[in-house]
Formats: sequence, C-alpha cells, structure tokens
Amino acid sequence: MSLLDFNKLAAVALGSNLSSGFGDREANLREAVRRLAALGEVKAVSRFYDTEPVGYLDQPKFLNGAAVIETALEPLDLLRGLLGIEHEMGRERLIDKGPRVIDLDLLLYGNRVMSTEELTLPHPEMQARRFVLEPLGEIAGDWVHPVLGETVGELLRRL
Ligand code: PH2
Ligand code: MG
Ligand code: MG
Repeated sequence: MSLLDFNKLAAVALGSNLSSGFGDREANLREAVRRLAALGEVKAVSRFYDTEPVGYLDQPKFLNGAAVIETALEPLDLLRGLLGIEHEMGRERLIDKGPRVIDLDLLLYGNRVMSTEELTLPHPEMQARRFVLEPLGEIAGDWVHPVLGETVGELLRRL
C-alpha cells in the first residue's frame, strides 16, 4: 500500500446542467467520475450540489461536485485528459460559460503554481465560486491554496 503523495494530488471541479445520452445531470457527473479513474486513483468525491447558474444566467441550474485524484500525469497531461473526457461525453462549446453536459476544471495540483496559455494553477477563479469551494471543502477543506495561503475551508468561510 502506498502513502498518499500530496504532490500528485489533483482537485477537479465537476459541473453539468444538461441531460445527455448518459441521462440527467447526476448521471453525467457519475459517468465523469467513473472516467476519472482512467487518469488516476480517485481518492474522494463530494456530494453533488444543486446550484444557481453564475455568470451567464439564462441557463438551467447546475449540479456541481468535486473530486480528488492521485495521478502520475503531469498537470498539462491531466488537463488534456479532462478535456478528452468532456469531448467523449459529448460536450459542445457553443456559448462561453453556457450550458454543458459536463465541465471538468482542474482546480489544484499539489502546491503547483503555473500560468501558461493552456493552464493556470491554481484555477484563477476558484476562490470566488461557492459552487466550487463548497463541494471541494467537503473533501479537501485543509488544502492550502498555494498562492493565497489560506485553506479551501477558510476561502469558503470568507465568501
Ligand atoms: N460554470 C460556469 C458558469 N456558471 N454556475 C454554476 N452554478 N456552476 C457551474 O459549474 C458554472 C456556473 C462556467 O464554467
Ligand atoms: Mg467551469
Ligand atoms: Mg471548464
């Protein structure tokens, strides 16, 4: 049995507000969690939260959740894996921040900080989003945001 390696832990946000061939929003989140196992070992999955749309308001309510995985993939390869799952599950990018079958956002990767065209870590908007911090806080409330220096639980309380 191997010990958890924090530097290989990644936090992923999940969201869905459309039905698909897999079923309703919950079926989409469950299918995505199942597929995460191809990218690493799924260590924890939050409950799923019914949330009002933020940003682009004229769309159905979301179901949001979070997962922590231990992965051997480097951040960029993990991101590409997440986008691959979105694509395979039929995600279409029509409206920015608009309705989607599945959205998988890479939030945190150990204490990595990076900013490239393809990927910014930590996710630049996570601290402002209750629909991210609430599920993540349930499974990783003690994870320290490597830029802000506060835990996920503290960020949630300060919202
Ligand atoms: N995702 C967005 C825009 N707005 N609102 C909620 N409640 N949940 C989301 O996952 C979400 C959103 C763009 O990624
Ligand atoms: Mg998103
Ligand atoms: Mg996304």
